[in-house]
Amino acid sequence: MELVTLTIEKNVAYLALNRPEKFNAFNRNMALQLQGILDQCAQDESVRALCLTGNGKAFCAGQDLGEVTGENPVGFEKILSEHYNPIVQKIRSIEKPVLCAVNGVAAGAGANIALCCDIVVASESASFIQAFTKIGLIPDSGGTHFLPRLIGFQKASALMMLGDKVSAMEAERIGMIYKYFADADFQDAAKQLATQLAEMPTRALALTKKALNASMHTPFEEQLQNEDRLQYQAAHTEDYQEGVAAFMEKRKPVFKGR
Ligand code: LHQ
Repeated sequence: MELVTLTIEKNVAYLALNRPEKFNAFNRNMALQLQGILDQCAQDESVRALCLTGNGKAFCAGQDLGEVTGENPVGFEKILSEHYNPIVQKIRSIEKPVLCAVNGVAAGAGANIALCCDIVVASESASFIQAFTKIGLIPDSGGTHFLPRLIGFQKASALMMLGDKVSAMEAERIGMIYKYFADADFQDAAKQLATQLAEMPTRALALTKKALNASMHTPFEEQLQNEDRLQYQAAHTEDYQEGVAAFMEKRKPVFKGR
């Protein structure tokens, strides 16, 4: 059973979490399948952008609580180290842009996996819930790293302690996500954005991602050196040559991702 579906179209890999009857809650198999598909997308040169979404009504309700409470529960010691941490690490390190198209509720690990993506868009009816403390856990899947940086320490602290449901509109207003779209427009808008990313200079986007990753923990002077080193790499790509040539010739550039 495909717990994560993969479709590749116009250089975009569309990944859809596929346990709709469980609001796409993660079980071990779904987490491992997502990791495998992220690896596959990293290797596949025809993939120049990824778009992660959920099938059905929800984006993802976080951990499948049935799996940690039923017979033969998956041990807590495995859930972060083998399921969520590798997913977040793969999303942050893949040298391609990852768009998250949050189609419905994103709760617990589901919310934080969304928030670690490069660009997050949501449908108007989607929502974000730091559901962890409601069941006596702490926020994980990188949430304590990203959320305070996205929306500021105080707001993150309150949302993570209280577990408030944040609407897509509010999420956009406070800078948690890039944009929300009316439900009727959402799928087309997400596809358009993913296609736009896939047509861009992929190496420059990857190097931008590296610079942003480093900015999270690097002092100013060192970060200037990072920009210097990464800009040098960008300047040695075919796409840079094409970008400048197209500008000078007053035509639309055709980037190849090299
Ligand atoms: C679910 C779930 C779910 C199973 C909805 N599991 N079935 C790390 C370390 C170790 C262990 C634990 O986890 C973690 C990381 C985490 O992610 S912790 C946080 C886990 N997630 C949650 O606590 C969220 C639980 N779900 C909810 O609060 C609600 O279901 C939300 C707010 C997501 C949606 O609410 P509603 O729109 O009212 O839908 P619903 O509650 O009726 O759910 C729909 C169905 O999905 C329902 O199934 P049923 O057969 O009764 O119709 C739920 O049982 C199922 N479902 N979340 N996490």
